[in-house]
Amino acid sequence: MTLDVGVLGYRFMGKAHSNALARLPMFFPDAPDVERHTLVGRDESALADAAERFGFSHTATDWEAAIDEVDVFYNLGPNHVHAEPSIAALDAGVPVLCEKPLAPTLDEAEAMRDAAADADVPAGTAFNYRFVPAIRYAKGLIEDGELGEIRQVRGRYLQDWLADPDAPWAWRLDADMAGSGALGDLGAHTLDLADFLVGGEVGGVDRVSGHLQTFVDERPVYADGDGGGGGEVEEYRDVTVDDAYTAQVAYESGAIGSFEATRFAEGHKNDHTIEVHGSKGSLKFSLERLNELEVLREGDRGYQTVLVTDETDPYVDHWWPPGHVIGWEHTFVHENYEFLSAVAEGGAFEPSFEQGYEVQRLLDAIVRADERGEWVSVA
Ligand code: SOE
Repeated sequence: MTLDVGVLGYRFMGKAHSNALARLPMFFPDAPDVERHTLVGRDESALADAAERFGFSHTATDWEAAIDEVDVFYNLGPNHVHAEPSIAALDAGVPVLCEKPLAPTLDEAEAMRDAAADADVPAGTAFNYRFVPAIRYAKGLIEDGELGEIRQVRGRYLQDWLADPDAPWAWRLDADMAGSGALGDLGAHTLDLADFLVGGEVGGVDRVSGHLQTFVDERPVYADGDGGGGGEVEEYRDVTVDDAYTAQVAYESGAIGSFEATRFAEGHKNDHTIEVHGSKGSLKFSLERLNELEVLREGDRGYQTVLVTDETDPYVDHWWPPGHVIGWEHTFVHENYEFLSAVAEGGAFEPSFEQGYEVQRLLDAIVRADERGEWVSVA
């Protein structure tokens, strides 16, 4: 049986997931057969070009019509477009993979979670960094007790694409469209990854503190669209989200977490790191060296660099021999393999909309902590 996939969104995430779908037959032959069936977007010309390049057999400017034609629906649109189409698809019994964060607001995320619970089909939140072999290896070490009792987790997500005050305005900078800025766009990944790695050891989050900061309050909209590079400025639009955030997390076990993200860290392009410290050891992961994991075990004097590319390591046997490293795009192939396998087998997929909602609860609590200038209970 071939799964006809409909995809809303054909820019960055549309490309990443379309590439992943195209890779499956060659590298994951036991994955379900998939047709890139319908690509959904508003600009018919750009949509037709993307459909051609990404291998879709149909296009649609109306997501409601598309949902009736497909077996699976990917919502890869901007955050403010996540709720309505995803809920409509789930209400029609169509499984959904939705990009992160689940929604701009907790209320919308809750409605999406509830629709998924009622629909009883896989509903996934696309936290792709869970599908890095080194992260899976790290989770195994933690669950095997190699680090002992977990005491601290530290996550940072540093980018620099807004350091230039003339960088163009974008939907990610608007609270109504995005919800929050670096917090929801980048912090959501790190908070989910921390839960994936240590959630089973430290219990839930008890309370959070938070600080959000906007450095540049308005940005140019350039006449030539994507703009930048000195084009004619059409207008200036307000930035209504954070450019950077920091947060502290107190877990139920007594463990603590510190998290931050920014779009102003010059010199850092997509620098997502996570570090875990336990009573018997530590580990460090960096997305910019995603094939490696730094591990320190009890008695070691320093970290050992483990190249996580052995054929016994998660997903690696689908690709190349040891040492033939993989990249950022491969995390989407792994994620798509797991999601579509869950759809075909009627299984469960993690991270689900329930997990997406739990991350949204943390985002919402961190915003409230910032507004109040005090710790906020999450329990
Ligand atoms: C932001 O620039 C961004 O594209 C995020 O939205 C993605 O989730 C992250 O994986 C890369 O950076």
